[in-house]
Amino acid sequence: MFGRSRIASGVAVVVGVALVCAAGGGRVLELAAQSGQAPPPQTEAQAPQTSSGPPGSGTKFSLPTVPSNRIPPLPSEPILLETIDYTIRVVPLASGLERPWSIAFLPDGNILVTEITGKLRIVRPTGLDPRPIAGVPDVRVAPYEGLHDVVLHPRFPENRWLYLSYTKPGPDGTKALAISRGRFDGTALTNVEDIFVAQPWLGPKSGPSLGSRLAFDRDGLLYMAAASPAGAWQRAQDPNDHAGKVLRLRDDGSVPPDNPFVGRQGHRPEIYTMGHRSPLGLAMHPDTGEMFENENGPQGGDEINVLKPGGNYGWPVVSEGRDYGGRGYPTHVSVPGMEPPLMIWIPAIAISGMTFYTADAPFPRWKGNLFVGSLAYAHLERLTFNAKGEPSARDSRAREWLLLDLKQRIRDVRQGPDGLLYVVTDAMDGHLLRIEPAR
Ligand SMILES: [Ca+2]
Repeated sequence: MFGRSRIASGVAVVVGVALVCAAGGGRVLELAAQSGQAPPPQTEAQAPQTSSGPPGSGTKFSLPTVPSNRIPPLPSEPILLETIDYTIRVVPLASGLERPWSIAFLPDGNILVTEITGKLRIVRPTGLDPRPIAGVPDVRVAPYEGLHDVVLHPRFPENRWLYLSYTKPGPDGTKALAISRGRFDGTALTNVEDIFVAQPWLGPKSGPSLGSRLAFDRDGLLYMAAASPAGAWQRAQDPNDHAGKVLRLRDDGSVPPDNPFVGRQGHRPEIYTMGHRSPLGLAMHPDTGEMFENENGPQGGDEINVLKPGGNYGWPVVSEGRDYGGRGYPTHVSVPGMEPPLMIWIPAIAISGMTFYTADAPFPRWKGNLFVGSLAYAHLERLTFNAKGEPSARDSRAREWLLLDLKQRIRDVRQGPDGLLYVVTDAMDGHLLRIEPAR
């Protein structure tokens, strides 16, 4: 009954998460001091919302789902953990990051980290630079809102373009998700301009958009996953509204002529797919070039989707989760025209950042695996696929919960140019961690 996995209609389902984790979690070798209880299973959207303030006003808001006193401190020394395939060493590279959200790697070996509270930070071999990077646009800071993603242009060494997605403040409390681009000289952004601002803007009483992600594909096109605003979910089904969509843009923000809704009346031409709730992960499949997207369900029903141009992924018409009043939804396959997810989680893990592992070394047995962060269940999840590209769910080796012993909310995961994995933890004292093989 528990720990059971199945594949039905191409949709992989996980139930009984707690036992799956027990089967797959790593064994602590050197972390005797960490013995607290795991955080409660709450999703991103269940989060209580607390006060906010302008950037620089000190503590802006508390952790959404886990009181900070329930997140155990991380030791400053590397931690050894067992996984199915490797003994790994988790190395703290930086601490004191204020709710870090995303990671990007610079060609010179430095690492960029966004803080949702509005700063872009740089981690050098000597540690976190105390000076934030200058030139970042003003962002609206509130629960779920602020500075989200950072990505480098595919030809960054030539053009130095850096892209940021964020919540843009407007007059009278209005706001919009936006993409800003600037040239990065190593310490500051210059020539900063918004290349895209989502329409229509959200009003001052609107709930927050729950996030945004950016990713370039192999053709150099830029995708933005833009969440629906909480409480106005129906906007995800409005083709004249950017909310609850994945958008596909050229690197200057203009519309590629082969986008699926170009020229169709009443449709925003930037839209690539629709019907998304709260996307928090976006990653291109290394072999097929398909864009994978993940999003938080309401209560249960976190999803990974494979994006097809013009596809409708269902929210809020269909879902595998339930709303907070307990009401269920029609399932994806019960309504014609809705794209079912590739994988779902019941209960929800509060899925977050996502990356494919593509390197030959130093983790060759992980090549082709997909890694996703979990906020609510505080782990990094490793997912595998069979030869047909379908998610493997029957074998306990196919889904592994990593880093569980650290009891940290994992906000993002990325593969570095060195083939190592990097994660950031969601906390007011957030960490950048590197996962390397223990030798
Ligand atoms: Ca869906």
